[in-house]
Amino acid sequence: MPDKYIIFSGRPNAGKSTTIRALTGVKVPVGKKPGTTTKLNKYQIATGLYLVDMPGYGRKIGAGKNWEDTTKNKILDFIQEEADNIVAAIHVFNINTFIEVEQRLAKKGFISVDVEMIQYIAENLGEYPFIAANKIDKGKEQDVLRNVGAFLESLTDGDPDAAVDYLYAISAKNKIGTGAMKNKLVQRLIKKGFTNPFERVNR
Ligand SMILES: Nc1nc2c(ncn2[C@@H]2O[C@H](COP(=O)(O)OP(=O)(O)OP(=O)(O)O)[C@@H](O)[C@H]2O)c(=O)[nH]1
Ligand SMILES: [Mg+2]
Repeated sequence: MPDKYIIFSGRPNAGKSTTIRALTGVKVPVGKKPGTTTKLNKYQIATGLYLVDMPGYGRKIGAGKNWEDTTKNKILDFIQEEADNIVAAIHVFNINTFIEVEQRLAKKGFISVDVEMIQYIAENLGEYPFIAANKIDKGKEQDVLRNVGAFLESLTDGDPDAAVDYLYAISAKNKIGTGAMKNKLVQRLIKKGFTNPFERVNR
């Protein structure tokens, strides 16, 4: 049997590594500055099961365009080539800045990098990834809700119900909302045949 993967994607500093810690207990490195994770780092969590902490793609100051493109391609290639072996995908993004960033990008004719990535994962895996709308502790409740609404509209082309079941509003750092997300992830992994998905994680 080929190895199976749980992938974590998202822009630099979105909180991917912190989310991995909260959901799985694996002590992956976390950093204050964007660009802490620079490679596709694989961590074995059970027999035949690895989680993949991916670098953030998008601007990395000082790294240049080349680093950015190579990193993004590595991520996109991995998802495409291993699509059949990816048993769960989690996309993490900072919910507080969604509307602001989206509007800035729209002026230049681009769509949100997060929406683009989630759609890419959905196309390759045949289903939306679990989506962590992270850092809710940093925003007022009404702003978080406004951003969640705008994000779902944008992702689904105006049919928010299509994706709402995949969305978890969380604070990875303060472990708010992560319990429900972990339950869903574990249920999924059990269904995929991993009855003890964190058997190799040292606590
Ligand atoms: N306030 C707040 N800060 C968070 C949360 N999650 C992560 N952070 C902080 O955001 C920063 C980046 O977290 P990481 O988990 O390293 O982010 P990453 O997406 O793995 O970043 P790269 O590896 O650089 O792509 C750290 O300072 C975290 O403590 C959250 O829910 N709330
Ligand atoms: Mg990281």
